[in-house]
Amino acid sequence: MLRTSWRALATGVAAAAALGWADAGAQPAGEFSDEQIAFMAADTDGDGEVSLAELARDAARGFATLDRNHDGLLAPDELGPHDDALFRRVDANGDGKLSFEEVMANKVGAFQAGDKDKDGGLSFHEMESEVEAELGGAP
Ligand SMILES: [Ca+2]
Ligand SMILES: [Ca+2]
Ligand SMILES: [Ca+2]
Repeated sequence: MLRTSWRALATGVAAAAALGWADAGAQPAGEFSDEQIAFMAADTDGDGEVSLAELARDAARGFATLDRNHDGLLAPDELGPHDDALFRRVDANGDGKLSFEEVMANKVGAFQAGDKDKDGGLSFHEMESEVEAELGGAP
């Protein structure tokens, strides 16, 4: 369930496959987890950290892909299977739809919480830690 929330955070999984990440590393793409693929898709300059600009670009791409009726808002039925509680948390004005501003506000909050060393980038390790924290499991 918590994993879903990171996947919502870093969209563009399909784009990762299209980019041919298998060429960039030693591992075949099939050995990457969904989280790794989403992370690599977001890290467009490949420096191993997702910056806020990269996060915003990834978010914009994901948002546009999901917004099937192009009204600039994501309705629950456009999101497919998703976490209702997370949806309500992101839907700041409670209109039942997510604006890009609401999505970005949520992502920026998660980004800042996850950037433990405050270097302005989210490493894969920091991202994983943030997911654990959301799950409430890890110390
Ligand atoms: Ca980067
Ligand atoms: Ca829409
Ligand atoms: Ca960091």
